[in-house]
Amino acid sequence: MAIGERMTAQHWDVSKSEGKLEQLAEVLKGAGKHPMLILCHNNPDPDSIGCAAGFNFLLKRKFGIRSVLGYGGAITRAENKAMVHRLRIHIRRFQRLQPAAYYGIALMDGQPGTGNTLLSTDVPPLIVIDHHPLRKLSLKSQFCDVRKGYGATSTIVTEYLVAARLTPSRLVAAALLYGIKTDTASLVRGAQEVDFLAFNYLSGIANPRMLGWIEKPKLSEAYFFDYHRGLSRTTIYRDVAVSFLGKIHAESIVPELADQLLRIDGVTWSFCMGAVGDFMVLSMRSSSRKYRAGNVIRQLVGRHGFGGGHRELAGGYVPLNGMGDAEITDLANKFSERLLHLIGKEGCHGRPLVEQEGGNCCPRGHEE
Ligand SMILES: [Mn+2]
Repeated sequence: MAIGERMTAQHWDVSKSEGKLEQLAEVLKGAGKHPMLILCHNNPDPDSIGCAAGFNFLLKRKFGIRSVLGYGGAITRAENKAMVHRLRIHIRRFQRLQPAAYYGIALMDGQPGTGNTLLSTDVPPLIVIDHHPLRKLSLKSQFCDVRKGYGATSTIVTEYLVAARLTPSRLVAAALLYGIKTDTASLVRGAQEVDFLAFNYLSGIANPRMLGWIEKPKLSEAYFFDYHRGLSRTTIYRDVAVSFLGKIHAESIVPELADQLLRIDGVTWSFCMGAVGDFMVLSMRSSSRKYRAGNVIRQLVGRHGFGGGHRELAGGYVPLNGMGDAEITDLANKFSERLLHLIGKEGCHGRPLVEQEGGNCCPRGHEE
């Protein structure tokens, strides 16, 4: 027996999950040869993708049910793309799937009515498994397992596997492990003892080199082009760093630059904007005690689009409806002014973070 398995058997109380598996068997009784649709939330993060891969493994091995994995929005971060590619997770755009062709939908790491899934709120999904605060709508599903204390939904699914006495494959173990690792910021954010147990258990199975490849993936030249332009267009207003990146090649650069700008000594707010396709992507980071980034971005976006998030981390989308470059720049300027107004920094003098450069070339492979 592997070290992980021995430790798990001793310390992990999986009785609740044993009960849940019985309930699951009941709900899936009529599936026969029909496949299930396992749906991640929009723009899925590694926890959502990881728990979907784990649940797929459980359904196949424990219940003999095939599944198709789906997601809304996009998978853009290089790490998340590497996760899907390296761990051979077959996941498809929800819009390309026919929900009626499946026995039911299992919604992972999200709940109906949160605005973060493509499901209508009229028909509840068959199954909901999540670790965010419980939504009333979720209780309408035939199977609902929402455990708010857990640091990741991947931990819940790992517990199911242990309760079912199934050892995940190395790839599935890596997917679950990476999900737990990112959602708990390496077990320091909202992790409970059970997350440590799952992490330890999976570490004994997954290939550690695989995780290294996922966490430090190769990046395109376009990424560095956008990054450079983002830095060269950053303005510092006292403790606020704002950057409008203009037209970008992939939206993931926006939150990544926002993360990075918050690390500037003396900065407590970062706000980045970039235009991709017919949308403006917004990302905000804050370490302020006075304002919640989620509320600020919601007020800032107003009726222009969608904005929301947590105290320290928030994001948004604004449809551009065919606006020209000048109009987009005006909108970005309006948003930065509004941000300064909303957090009481109006009239602060702005200075560039780095020396401005005029170069207007394109990264290799993106010549116009
Ligand atoms: Mn999660």
